[in-house]
Amino acid sequence: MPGIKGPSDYSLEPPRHPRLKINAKEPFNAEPTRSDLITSYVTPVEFFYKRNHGPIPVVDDIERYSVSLCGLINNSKELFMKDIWKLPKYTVTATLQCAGNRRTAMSKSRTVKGVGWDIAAIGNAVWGGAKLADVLELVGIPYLTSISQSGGKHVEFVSIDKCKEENGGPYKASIPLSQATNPEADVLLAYEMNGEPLNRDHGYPLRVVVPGVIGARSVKWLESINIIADECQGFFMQKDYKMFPPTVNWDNINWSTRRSQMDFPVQITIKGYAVSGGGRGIERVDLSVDGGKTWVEANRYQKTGIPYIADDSSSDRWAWVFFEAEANIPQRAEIVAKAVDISANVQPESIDSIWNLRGILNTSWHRVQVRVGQANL
Ligand SMILES: Nc1nc2c(c(=O)[nH]1)N[C@H]1C(S)=C(S)[C@@H](COP(=O)(O)O)O[C@H]1N2
Ligand SMILES: [Mo]
Repeated sequence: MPGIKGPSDYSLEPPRHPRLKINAKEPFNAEPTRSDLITSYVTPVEFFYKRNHGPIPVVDDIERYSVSLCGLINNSKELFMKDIWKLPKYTVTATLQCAGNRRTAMSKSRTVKGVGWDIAAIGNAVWGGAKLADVLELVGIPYLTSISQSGGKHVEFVSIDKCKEENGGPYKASIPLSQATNPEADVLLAYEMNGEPLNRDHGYPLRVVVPGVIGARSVKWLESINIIADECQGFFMQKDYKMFPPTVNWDNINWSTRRSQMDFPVQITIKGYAVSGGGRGIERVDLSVDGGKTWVEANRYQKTGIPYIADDSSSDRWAWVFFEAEANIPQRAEIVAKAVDISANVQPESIDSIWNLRGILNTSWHRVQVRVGQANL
């Protein structure tokens, strides 16, 4: 494609913050330390986790860079950055989380396959860009369409990076057309992150941001948008990011028996964050200092000084919620945190009850052992 290239080796990678913890070097996968993560409501770009499946693409000419809109539409269209900049600009504060966040803990129960993430494959950013619903209007698909005139039901996003899982082809994923054309779903074609142009790691010059949904659907370095009849058939939709019951192993797996994961459920870490998928607010965060026998409710907030009310227009519905509580603890304590969202989804108690071989969606209670004078958060 003109204007942007997907290199086939790692000689052109961008610089990264030295404090990131690298979980895999090529492709580059890294997360911040727990304390760097929890310092601010809006995660600084350099401490935002980086999840890649191939070398980072290079833009050689932003003026020539374009996204093609094609598939089941009457007239295909090439969109250049100047066309996208012309559309109304929205900023959406949204938490992006890899479905594999907290996988390392799940692996301790029984080994799972995938990049070993601690608890920081998550970040909260202010994304700036055009609404996908507005972009689709340009090709004649009105707001709130579930089936287009030519039978399109899904919107596929295709990138330019070369991924080994796709046999050297690009990363791709799809979302339902009904979500894509719903302006309230806030799906963006983002060109800014925290008020700056996206950097290369996060999808420069243009990426999709699908709020409230696992990170895997927020395709970076967008090359084309296809209106299609069925869900995208790519590896990352059909052969990854699915949750299987615990009996499934690599010998008996039948990928087609499960749907592709979209929303992420409720979850939390101690002294930290709680987030639920699908735009659901956090109704309550419970903390225990005796391993889960007794509980107290924690204070929740997003921006300091402004009380957080779940399901209220004053709160950022796509973003994480911080919590805080003070408790007297004995010499040794097991602190446990669990969150409840406005649909009354509660985090499950044990990893064993949700263990799955891809090690995704580890939403179990987060337990932290502490000794007075030596907190190990
Ligand atoms: N083109 C492309 N888009 C991608 C990926 C990728 O490897 N290539 N990884 C996905 C996954 S699994 C996640 S969790 C998020 C991570 O986004 P980030 O690196 O900006 O944090 O991007 C998604 N979009
Ligand atoms: Mo991910």
